[in-house]
Amino acid sequence: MITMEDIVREGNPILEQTAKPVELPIKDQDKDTLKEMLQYLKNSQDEKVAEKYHLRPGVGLAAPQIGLSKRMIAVHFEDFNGKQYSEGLINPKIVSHSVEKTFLSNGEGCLSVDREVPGYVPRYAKITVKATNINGDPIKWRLRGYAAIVLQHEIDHLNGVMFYDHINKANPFQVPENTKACDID
Ligand code: LHY
Ligand code: NI
Repeated sequence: MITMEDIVREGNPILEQTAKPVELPIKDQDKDTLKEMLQYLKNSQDEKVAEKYHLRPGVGLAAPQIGLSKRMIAVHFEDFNGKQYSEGLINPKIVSHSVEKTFLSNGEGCLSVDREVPGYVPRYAKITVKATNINGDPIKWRLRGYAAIVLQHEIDHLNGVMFYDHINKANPFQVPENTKACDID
């Protein structure tokens, strides 16, 4: 079972690397890792389990965060419309995105970052993601708002990018052009 002890923290070079594509068909070992990653998210959102094992709640996790430089992510959340996303994704890729951007009014956090970093993190408001799921089926998701933000945060980890890399250094709460807060979406 994955716990916070397995989660790599900022400063570790693995979080700055470009992760390697995963060979398909998926190997049992990679499949097991993805299942474990998804289970971490489920456990972390179960109050009792999270308390028992000191898990920080999360909606997304990328393989580099458990020390594995491979292009795999897990997500487990409901968007504002109540739509459920619970998948392990292999080689996820943003194939198109809007010009418009969005951001979470409360900023973002990261399971690999043990501090609060204030500021808005501009993200594309809409994206289309292609990937392969745990069963080897092709996935194509059209996402907006919160769901789009979560996927961009996780896919960034596969490219060595942290959420705070997107924050305007001179003015962390500056709202760029073509950008609307996500929660009012
Ligand atoms: N997990 C964050 C989490 O709290 C992801 C996140 C947070 C995404 C806020 C978007 C907004 O689940 C991770 O740090 N995973 O990388
Ligand atoms: Ni993160």
